[in-house]
Amino acid sequence: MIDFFKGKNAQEQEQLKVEKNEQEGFFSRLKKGLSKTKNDFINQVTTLFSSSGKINEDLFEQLEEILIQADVGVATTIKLIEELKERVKQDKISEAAELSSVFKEELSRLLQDEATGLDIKPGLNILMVVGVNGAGKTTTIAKIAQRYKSQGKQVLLAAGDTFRAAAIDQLKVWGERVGVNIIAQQEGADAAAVTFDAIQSARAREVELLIVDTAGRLHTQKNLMEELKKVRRIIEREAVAAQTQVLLVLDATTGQNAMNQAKIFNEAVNVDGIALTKLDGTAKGGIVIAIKNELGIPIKLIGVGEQAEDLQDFKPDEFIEALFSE
Ligand SMILES: Nc1nc2c(ncn2[C@@H]2O[C@H](COP(=O)(O)OP(=O)(O)OP(=O)(O)O)[C@@H](O)[C@H]2O)c(=O)[nH]1
Ligand SMILES: [Mg+2]
Repeated sequence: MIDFFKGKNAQEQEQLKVEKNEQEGFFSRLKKGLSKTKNDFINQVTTLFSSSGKINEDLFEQLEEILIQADVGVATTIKLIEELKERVKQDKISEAAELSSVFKEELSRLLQDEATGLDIKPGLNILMVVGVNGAGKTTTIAKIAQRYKSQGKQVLLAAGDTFRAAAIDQLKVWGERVGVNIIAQQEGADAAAVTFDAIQSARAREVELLIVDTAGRLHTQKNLMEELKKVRRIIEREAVAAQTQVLLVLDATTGQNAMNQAKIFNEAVNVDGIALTKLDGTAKGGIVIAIKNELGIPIKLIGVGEQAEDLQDFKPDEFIEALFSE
Protein backbone atom coordinates (compact mmCIF):
# COMPACT_ATOMS: atom_id res chain seq x y z
CA MET A 1 0.00 0.00 0.00
CA ILE A 2 1.19 3.52 -0.73
CA ASP A 3 1.55 5.71 2.34
CA PHE A 4 0.18 9.08 1.23
CA PHE A 5 1.11 10.68 4.53
CA LYS A 6 4.80 9.75 4.44
CA GLY A 7 7.12 12.76 4.49
CA LYS A 8 4.25 15.25 4.97
CA ASN A 9 4.05 17.68 7.87
CA ALA A 10 1.02 17.83 10.17
CA GLN A 11 -0.69 20.60 8.23
CA GLU A 12 -0.22 18.85 4.91
CA GLN A 13 -1.54 15.62 6.43
CA GLU A 14 -4.62 17.44 7.68
CA GLN A 15 -5.22 18.89 4.21
CA LEU A 16 -4.82 15.46 2.61
CA LYS A 17 -7.33 14.01 5.07
CA VAL A 18 -9.84 16.71 4.21
CA GLU A 19 -9.39 16.05 0.50
CA LYS A 20 -9.69 12.31 1.02
CA ASN A 21 -12.91 12.75 3.02
CA GLU A 22 -14.30 15.05 0.36
CA GLN A 23 -13.45 12.50 -2.30
CA GLU A 24 -15.15 9.72 -0.34
CA GLY A 25 -18.11 11.98 0.33
CA PHE A 26 -18.55 12.66 -3.38
CA PHE A 27 -18.25 9.01 -4.25
CA SER A 28 -20.78 7.85 -1.69
CA ARG A 29 -23.22 10.52 -2.90
CA LEU A 30 -22.65 9.30 -6.44
CA LYS A 31 -23.29 5.71 -5.38
CA LYS A 32 -26.42 6.68 -3.53
CA GLY A 33 -27.64 8.78 -6.45
CA LEU A 34 -27.12 5.92 -8.88
CA SER A 35 -28.65 3.26 -6.63
CA LYS A 36 -31.89 2.98 -8.61
CA THR A 37 -29.99 2.28 -11.80
CA LYS A 38 -27.70 -0.11 -9.98
CA ASN A 39 -30.52 -2.02 -8.29
CA ASP A 40 -32.53 -2.32 -11.45
CA PHE A 41 -30.51 -2.17 -14.66
CA ILE A 42 -27.10 -3.39 -13.44
CA ASN A 43 -28.49 -6.06 -11.10
CA GLN A 44 -30.65 -7.46 -13.88
CA VAL A 45 -27.60 -7.79 -16.08
CA THR A 46 -25.40 -9.42 -13.44
CA THR A 47 -28.20 -11.78 -12.38
CA LEU A 48 -28.71 -12.78 -16.00
CA PHE A 49 -25.01 -13.60 -16.32
CA SER A 50 -24.74 -15.47 -13.03
CA SER A 51 -27.83 -17.59 -13.64
CA SER A 52 -27.45 -18.48 -17.32
CA GLY A 53 -24.85 -21.26 -17.39
CA LYS A 54 -23.44 -21.58 -20.91
CA ILE A 55 -23.48 -18.60 -23.23
CA ASN A 56 -26.04 -18.86 -26.01
CA GLU A 57 -28.08 -16.67 -28.35
CA ASP A 58 -31.01 -16.54 -25.93
CA LEU A 59 -28.81 -14.86 -23.34
CA PHE A 60 -27.89 -12.09 -25.76
CA GLU A 61 -31.55 -11.58 -26.61
CA GLN A 62 -32.44 -11.18 -22.96
CA LEU A 63 -29.51 -8.82 -22.49
CA GLU A 64 -30.68 -6.76 -25.44
CA GLU A 65 -34.09 -6.37 -23.85
CA ILE A 66 -32.62 -5.22 -20.52
CA LEU A 67 -30.36 -2.68 -22.25
CA ILE A 68 -33.17 -1.19 -24.29
CA GLN A 69 -35.39 -1.03 -21.20
CA ALA A 70 -32.63 0.89 -19.43
CA ASP A 71 -32.52 3.57 -22.16
CA VAL A 72 -29.17 2.52 -23.58
CA GLY A 73 -30.77 3.13 -26.98
CA VAL A 74 -31.14 0.76 -29.91
CA ALA A 75 -27.99 1.68 -31.83
CA THR A 76 -25.76 1.57 -28.75
CA THR A 77 -27.35 -1.68 -27.56
CA ILE A 78 -26.60 -3.37 -30.87
CA LYS A 79 -23.04 -2.08 -30.78
CA LEU A 80 -22.50 -3.24 -27.21
CA ILE A 81 -23.86 -6.72 -27.89
CA GLU A 82 -21.71 -7.09 -30.98
CA GLU A 83 -18.64 -6.12 -29.00
CA LEU A 84 -19.53 -8.63 -26.29
CA LYS A 85 -19.95 -11.39 -28.87
CA GLU A 86 -16.60 -10.47 -30.35
CA ARG A 87 -14.96 -10.72 -26.93
CA VAL A 88 -16.60 -14.08 -26.30
CA LYS A 89 -15.12 -15.36 -29.54
CA GLN A 90 -11.70 -13.81 -29.07
CA ASP A 91 -11.23 -14.80 -25.44
CA LYS A 92 -12.94 -18.21 -25.96
CA ILE A 93 -15.40 -17.56 -23.13
CA SER A 94 -18.12 -20.17 -22.70
CA GLU A 95 -19.56 -19.52 -19.23
CA ALA A 96 -22.06 -16.67 -18.84
CA ALA A 97 -20.75 -15.99 -15.34
CA GLU A 98 -17.53 -14.74 -16.88
CA LEU A 99 -19.37 -12.07 -18.82
CA SER A 100 -19.92 -9.74 -15.85
CA SER A 101 -16.40 -8.39 -15.85
CA VAL A 102 -16.28 -8.29 -19.66
CA PHE A 103 -19.53 -6.32 -19.70
CA LYS A 104 -18.12 -3.84 -17.20
CA GLU A 105 -14.98 -3.42 -19.31
CA GLU A 106 -16.97 -2.84 -22.49
CA LEU A 107 -19.18 -0.26 -20.75
CA SER A 108 -16.06 1.55 -19.54
CA ARG A 109 -14.68 1.50 -23.03
CA LEU A 110 -17.86 3.01 -24.45
CA LEU A 111 -17.63 5.88 -21.98
CA GLN A 112 -13.95 6.60 -22.35
CA ASP A 113 -12.38 9.84 -23.68
CA GLU A 114 -15.29 11.72 -22.23
CA ALA A 115 -14.43 15.30 -21.31
CA THR A 116 -15.27 15.94 -17.73
CA GLY A 117 -16.35 19.05 -15.87
CA LEU A 118 -16.59 22.58 -17.20
CA ASP A 119 -13.61 24.08 -18.89
CA ILE A 120 -13.06 27.40 -17.10
CA LYS A 121 -10.15 29.40 -18.49
CA PRO A 122 -8.45 32.57 -17.22
CA GLY A 123 -10.37 35.72 -18.19
CA LEU A 124 -14.11 35.98 -18.78
CA ASN A 125 -16.01 32.71 -19.25
CA ILE A 126 -19.63 32.80 -20.31
CA LEU A 127 -21.85 29.84 -19.69
CA MET A 128 -25.22 29.90 -21.42
CA VAL A 129 -27.58 27.36 -19.92
CA VAL A 130 -30.42 25.99 -22.02
CA GLY A 131 -33.01 23.22 -21.90
CA VAL A 132 -36.69 22.31 -21.74
CA ASN A 133 -38.97 23.37 -18.90
CA GLY A 134 -38.10 21.96 -15.53
CA ALA A 135 -34.94 20.15 -16.63
CA GLY A 136 -33.00 21.66 -13.74
CA LYS A 137 -31.33 24.69 -15.37
CA THR A 138 -31.71 27.19 -12.56
CA THR A 139 -30.75 24.86 -9.74
CA THR A 140 -27.79 23.59 -11.77
CA ILE A 141 -26.70 27.22 -12.25
CA ALA A 142 -26.91 27.80 -8.50
CA LYS A 143 -24.79 24.72 -7.83
CA ILE A 144 -22.17 25.75 -10.39
CA ALA A 145 -22.11 29.31 -9.00
CA GLN A 146 -21.60 27.98 -5.49
CA ARG A 147 -18.76 25.75 -6.58
CA TYR A 148 -16.77 28.44 -8.37
CA LYS A 149 -17.56 31.09 -5.78
CA SER A 150 -16.14 28.81 -3.10
CA GLN A 151 -13.00 28.47 -5.20
CA GLY A 152 -12.65 32.24 -4.94
CA LYS A 153 -13.80 33.03 -8.47
CA GLN A 154 -15.76 36.14 -9.34
CA VAL A 155 -19.18 34.87 -10.49
CA LEU A 156 -22.14 36.77 -11.95
CA LEU A 157 -25.61 35.49 -12.89
CA ALA A 158 -27.88 36.82 -15.64
CA ALA A 159 -31.64 36.34 -15.25
CA GLY A 160 -32.30 35.51 -18.87
CA ASP A 161 -35.54 33.68 -18.06
CA THR A 162 -37.77 36.71 -18.43
CA PHE A 163 -40.96 34.75 -19.03
CA ARG A 164 -41.96 34.45 -15.42
CA ALA A 165 -41.44 36.90 -12.56
CA ALA A 166 -41.05 33.84 -10.37
CA ALA A 167 -38.05 32.71 -12.41
CA ILE A 168 -36.27 36.02 -11.82
CA ASP A 169 -37.06 35.85 -8.09
CA GLN A 170 -35.89 32.24 -7.93
CA LEU A 171 -32.50 33.24 -9.36
CA LYS A 172 -32.29 36.24 -7.01
CA VAL A 173 -32.88 33.99 -4.01
CA TRP A 174 -30.14 31.66 -5.22
CA GLY A 175 -27.83 34.62 -5.82
CA GLU A 176 -28.30 35.78 -2.23
CA ARG A 177 -27.91 32.33 -0.80
CA VAL A 178 -24.71 31.66 -2.70
CA GLY A 179 -23.44 35.22 -2.35
CA VAL A 180 -23.11 36.18 -6.02
CA ASN A 181 -24.52 39.18 -7.85
CA ILE A 182 -27.27 38.90 -10.42
CA ILE A 183 -28.25 41.08 -13.34
CA ALA A 184 -32.00 41.16 -13.94
CA GLN A 185 -34.68 43.22 -15.62
CA GLN A 186 -38.43 43.00 -15.23
CA GLU A 187 -40.64 40.13 -16.35
CA GLY A 188 -41.29 40.20 -20.07
CA ALA A 189 -37.99 41.97 -20.87
CA ASP A 190 -35.94 40.88 -23.86
CA ALA A 191 -33.64 38.01 -22.80
CA ALA A 192 -30.98 39.20 -25.23
CA ALA A 193 -31.05 42.68 -23.65
CA VAL A 194 -30.56 41.21 -20.17
CA THR A 195 -27.65 39.21 -21.53
CA PHE A 196 -26.18 42.33 -23.13
CA ASP A 197 -26.37 44.20 -19.79
CA ALA A 198 -24.84 41.28 -17.97
CA ILE A 199 -21.86 41.10 -20.34
CA GLN A 200 -21.13 44.84 -19.92
CA SER A 201 -21.37 44.42 -16.18
CA ALA A 202 -19.18 41.33 -16.20
CA ARG A 203 -16.51 43.26 -18.05
CA ALA A 204 -16.67 46.23 -15.69
CA ARG A 205 -16.42 44.00 -12.61
CA GLU A 206 -13.74 41.70 -13.99
CA VAL A 207 -16.01 38.72 -13.60
CA GLU A 208 -14.48 35.33 -14.39
CA LEU A 209 -17.66 33.34 -14.79
CA LEU A 210 -20.92 34.78 -16.10
CA ILE A 211 -23.77 32.26 -16.13
CA VAL A 212 -26.82 33.08 -18.24
CA ASP A 213 -30.09 31.44 -17.22
CA THR A 214 -32.67 31.04 -19.98
CA ALA A 215 -36.36 30.22 -20.01
CA GLY A 216 -37.35 26.62 -20.37
CA ARG A 217 -38.75 25.89 -23.80
CA LEU A 218 -39.83 22.90 -25.76
CA HIS A 219 -37.42 22.14 -28.54
CA THR A 220 -40.42 22.10 -30.84
CA GLN A 221 -41.37 25.76 -30.16
CA LYS A 222 -39.83 27.49 -33.17
CA ASN A 223 -40.18 31.13 -32.04
CA LEU A 224 -38.67 30.36 -28.64
CA MET A 225 -35.77 28.58 -30.26
CA GLU A 226 -35.24 31.71 -32.39
CA GLU A 227 -35.06 33.78 -29.19
CA LEU A 228 -32.39 31.45 -27.89
CA LYS A 229 -30.36 31.93 -31.07
CA LYS A 230 -30.58 35.67 -30.54
CA VAL A 231 -29.15 35.38 -27.02
CA ARG A 232 -26.35 33.27 -28.44
CA ARG A 233 -25.62 35.86 -31.12
CA ILE A 234 -25.45 38.69 -28.56
CA ILE A 235 -22.91 36.72 -26.55
CA GLU A 236 -20.83 36.09 -29.63
CA ARG A 237 -20.98 39.72 -30.73
CA GLU A 238 -20.40 41.35 -27.34
CA ALA A 239 -17.92 38.99 -25.82
CA VAL A 240 -15.48 38.25 -28.59
CA ALA A 241 -12.58 37.65 -26.23
CA ALA A 242 -14.55 35.58 -23.78
CA GLN A 243 -14.67 31.86 -23.78
CA THR A 244 -18.27 30.84 -24.33
CA GLN A 245 -19.84 27.49 -23.61
CA VAL A 246 -23.43 26.42 -24.11
CA LEU A 247 -24.53 23.91 -21.52
CA LEU A 248 -27.63 21.87 -22.29
CA VAL A 249 -29.45 20.60 -19.21
CA LEU A 250 -31.20 17.28 -19.77
CA ASP A 251 -33.46 15.51 -17.29
CA ALA A 252 -32.36 11.86 -17.17
CA THR A 253 -35.87 10.74 -16.27
CA THR A 254 -37.17 11.83 -19.69
CA GLY A 255 -35.27 8.96 -21.31
CA GLN A 256 -35.03 8.77 -25.05
CA ASN A 257 -36.88 12.06 -25.45
CA ALA A 258 -33.76 13.72 -24.08
CA MET A 259 -31.95 12.55 -27.22
CA ASN A 260 -34.36 14.49 -29.47
CA GLN A 261 -34.07 17.56 -27.27
CA ALA A 262 -30.30 17.42 -27.56
CA LYS A 263 -30.36 17.16 -31.35
CA ILE A 264 -32.63 20.17 -31.80
CA PHE A 265 -30.99 22.41 -29.20
CA ASN A 266 -27.66 21.54 -30.74
CA GLU A 267 -28.86 22.56 -34.20
CA ALA A 268 -30.11 25.88 -32.82
CA VAL A 269 -27.28 27.02 -30.55
CA ASN A 270 -24.39 24.58 -30.91
CA VAL A 271 -24.21 22.82 -27.58
CA ASP A 272 -20.74 22.35 -26.03
CA GLY A 273 -21.68 20.07 -23.20
CA ILE A 274 -24.49 18.40 -21.32
CA ALA A 275 -25.48 18.49 -17.67
CA LEU A 276 -27.54 15.38 -17.07
CA THR A 277 -29.73 15.95 -14.01
CA LYS A 278 -31.97 13.75 -11.85
CA LEU A 279 -30.03 10.53 -12.35
CA ASP A 280 -31.09 9.77 -8.78
CA GLY A 281 -34.69 9.71 -9.95
CA THR A 282 -34.35 7.03 -12.58
CA ALA A 283 -33.52 3.34 -12.85
CA LYS A 284 -32.64 3.93 -16.50
CA GLY A 285 -29.14 5.38 -16.16
CA GLY A 286 -28.30 3.68 -19.46
CA ILE A 287 -29.19 7.03 -21.03
CA VAL A 288 -25.63 8.13 -20.17
CA ILE A 289 -24.27 5.49 -22.55
CA ALA A 290 -26.73 6.42 -25.30
CA ILE A 291 -25.86 10.13 -25.06
CA LYS A 292 -22.16 9.42 -25.17
CA ASN A 293 -22.43 7.16 -28.21
CA GLU A 294 -25.15 8.71 -30.28
CA LEU A 295 -24.83 12.47 -29.84
CA GLY A 296 -21.16 13.34 -29.92
CA ILE A 297 -21.74 15.98 -27.23
CA PRO A 298 -19.75 15.42 -24.03
CA ILE A 299 -21.53 14.95 -20.72
CA LYS A 300 -19.76 17.44 -18.46
CA LEU A 301 -21.83 17.29 -15.31
CA ILE A 302 -24.26 14.88 -13.72
CA GLY A 303 -26.90 15.58 -11.08
CA VAL A 304 -27.53 12.86 -8.53
CA GLY A 305 -29.63 14.77 -6.00
CA GLU A 306 -30.77 18.18 -4.85
CA GLN A 307 -27.75 19.31 -2.80
CA ALA A 308 -24.85 21.34 -4.20
CA GLU A 309 -22.50 18.35 -3.76
CA ASP A 310 -24.86 16.29 -5.89
CA LEU A 311 -23.82 18.11 -9.04
CA GLN A 312 -20.62 16.35 -10.00
CA ASP A 313 -18.12 16.37 -12.82
CA PHE A 314 -18.85 13.36 -14.97
CA LYS A 315 -15.99 10.90 -14.51
CA PRO A 316 -16.60 7.69 -16.47
CA ASP A 317 -14.43 5.49 -14.26
CA GLU A 318 -16.12 6.61 -11.06
CA PHE A 319 -19.51 6.31 -12.70
CA ILE A 320 -18.85 2.68 -13.64
CA GLU A 321 -17.32 1.93 -10.21
CA ALA A 322 -20.38 3.36 -8.47
CA LEU A 323 -22.67 1.19 -10.58
CA PHE A 324 -20.79 -2.04 -10.00
CA SER A 325 -19.50 -1.63 -6.43
CA GLU A 326 -21.09 -3.68 -3.65
N1 LIG B 1 -33.62 14.78 -7.49
C1 LIG B 1 -33.05 15.75 -8.24
N2 LIG B 1 -33.72 16.87 -8.46
C2 LIG B 1 -33.14 17.82 -9.21
C3 LIG B 1 -31.85 17.65 -9.80
N3 LIG B 1 -31.57 18.77 -10.50
C4 LIG B 1 -32.63 19.59 -10.37
N4 LIG B 1 -33.60 19.03 -9.60
C5 LIG B 1 -34.93 19.57 -9.25
O1 LIG B 1 -35.69 19.81 -10.42
C6 LIG B 1 -36.64 20.84 -10.19
C7 LIG B 1 -36.64 21.83 -11.34
O2 LIG B 1 -35.43 22.54 -11.32
P1 LIG B 1 -35.20 23.99 -11.93
O3 LIG B 1 -33.77 24.27 -11.75
O4 LIG B 1 -36.17 24.98 -11.44
O5 LIG B 1 -35.50 23.70 -13.46
P2 LIG B 1 -35.47 24.72 -14.69
O6 LIG B 1 -34.93 23.96 -15.84
O7 LIG B 1 -34.78 25.96 -14.31
O8 LIG B 1 -37.04 24.96 -14.88
P3 LIG B 1 -37.75 26.13 -15.72
O9 LIG B 1 -37.06 27.40 -15.38
O10 LIG B 1 -39.16 26.07 -15.27
O11 LIG B 1 -37.63 25.75 -17.16
C8 LIG B 1 -36.27 21.45 -8.85
O12 LIG B 1 -37.17 20.97 -7.88
C9 LIG B 1 -34.86 20.92 -8.59
O13 LIG B 1 -34.56 20.79 -7.22
C10 LIG B 1 -31.15 16.41 -9.55
O14 LIG B 1 -30.04 16.14 -10.01
N5 LIG B 1 -31.81 15.50 -8.77
MG1 LIG C 1 -35.37 27.94 -14.42
